[in-house]
Amino acid sequence: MMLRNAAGRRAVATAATAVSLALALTACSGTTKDSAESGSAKAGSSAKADPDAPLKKGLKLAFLPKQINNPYEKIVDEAGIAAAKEYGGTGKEVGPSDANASSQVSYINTLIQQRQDAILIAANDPNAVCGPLKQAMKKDIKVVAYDSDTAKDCRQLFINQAGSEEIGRSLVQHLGEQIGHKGKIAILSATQNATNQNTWIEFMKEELKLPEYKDMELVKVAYGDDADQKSFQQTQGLMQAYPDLKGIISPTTVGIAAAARYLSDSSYKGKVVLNGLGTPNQMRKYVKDGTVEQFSLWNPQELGYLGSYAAAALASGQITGAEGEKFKAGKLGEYTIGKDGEVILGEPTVFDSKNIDSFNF
Ligand code: RAM
Repeated sequence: MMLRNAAGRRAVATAATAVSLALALTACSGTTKDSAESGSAKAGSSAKADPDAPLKKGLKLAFLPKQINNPYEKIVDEAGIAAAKEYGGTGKEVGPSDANASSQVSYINTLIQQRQDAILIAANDPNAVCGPLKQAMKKDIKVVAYDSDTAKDCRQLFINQAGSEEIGRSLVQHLGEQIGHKGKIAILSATQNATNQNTWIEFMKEELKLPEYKDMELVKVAYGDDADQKSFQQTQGLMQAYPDLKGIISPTTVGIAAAARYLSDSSYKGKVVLNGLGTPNQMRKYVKDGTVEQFSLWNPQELGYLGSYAAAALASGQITGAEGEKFKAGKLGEYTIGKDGEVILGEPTVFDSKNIDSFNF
């Protein structure tokens, strides 16, 4: 089911690494190439993995989402907390109500004081969270990024929902087919610092350079900050600025739902193609009313479940985060750590009117 072949995964991870390094280098908080590279000396990597070590009982895990009022993040974290119960641990979710770059810092500091065994973080910025996360690792608190990565030296693992390159390129491929590879398009993203969206957008731009997209033009990347109202207004703004827009890609569950709500009640309904990443439960009504034909996502419950087991395996000494180590993620089976501590959940699913009713998340 889920594991990509080793060669495919390596290719994706390498390209993704190049993009995230480029992003890190241009980020305003001043990550330098040297500091990014020295980061491969991950905390804990000097320890030896004991693949036969049992999962410790009573592990304390904390999930720190981009923001607590995001329905997608809630699904991921609740599944991770439920998974902790399976192996005799406990989990909790704490976090900010907005996805600003530094909004997670004070939460990390508190979790360090509380001596959690592991912090799982969907980072709002690859660099802004690094100082406190490094402090946590120094104190032997394991750090697992999920959904949205930190710079590589600030966590031991990154649980990626699917290959970043595949997510970015496939969204352009799908939209391209829908609009006959012709016309103006825009992207409605989350925040300007979000590692996951920025990585996907880099791959979208790469895909758009291919000859089949020569008649498609990306006119704007707008940011709705993963806030419903701002995303709604940004969609309205896009349509006012580019009334001949043919398509919008929104690679955020908050953005695509807000954009669909705007379009569904406008003269653009059924004329402007909206694609991107959404949850079936939020998008169902827009598929049924003809606003949206298709969108994609992975299973967020499985992402939380996998992250929880990965954190437990780290905290139990089964793995250290090194490439090639393997661990069992309960009912999902065995996973292998790839380059730069990346573990890939699987392939995204495309949802449309034919299959949407079989999904409930
Ligand atoms: C939003 C968040 C999250 C992203 C999903 C697709 O909920 O931005 O980070 O993975 O969309």
